[in-house]
Amino acid sequence: MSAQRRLFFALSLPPKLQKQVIQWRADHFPEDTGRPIAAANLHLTLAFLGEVSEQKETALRSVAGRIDAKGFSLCIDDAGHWPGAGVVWLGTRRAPRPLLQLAEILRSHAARNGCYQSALPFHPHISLFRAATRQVAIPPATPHWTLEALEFGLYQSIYERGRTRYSLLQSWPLPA
Ligand code: 2AM
Repeated sequence: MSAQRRLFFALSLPPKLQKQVIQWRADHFPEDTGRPIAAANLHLTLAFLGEVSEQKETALRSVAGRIDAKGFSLCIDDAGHWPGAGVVWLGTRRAPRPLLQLAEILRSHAARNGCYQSALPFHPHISLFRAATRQVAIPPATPHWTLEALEFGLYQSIYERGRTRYSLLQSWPLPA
């Protein structure tokens, strides 16, 4: 059997936005809130694929390359805490239609290729902390940043020496 890789499709954050997010997190949350996600790992998941064979990966890369989606702007103006999942996140109050369409097409192709998709509705978010299981005070004034989505990528989640890092395998443009 060929090796499987843990994969997902996501939007990345440009370095300037990464820095703003990290600073906002440091300014508004105590250190013991949970396990902070490293700046380079900040992303917005479009479709989680799980452990994927080489064959499925090839099929999904080919699907991704045929998607005819346009670029869009996403306003980062919402934040919240999911105590069950232990996630503190940043998100948007109004998800733009092109984002929802892109996630929907990726998730439906993932499902067709046998990648289990959660029955929960897609809630676009950037995870800031994991293992945040105790009560968390979300700042009343949320930021107001813009994420320009000009491409999306296929990422591998790699766990080594006690750390997770996300490695970009391939990206596809989202033209204007
Ligand atoms: P997140 O989007 O809430 O942060 C890689 O693991 C990415 O895929 C993470 O960002 C993770 O959560 C997201 N993801 C979605 N469903 C997942 C699942 N069932 N298991 C692990 N990660 C999942």
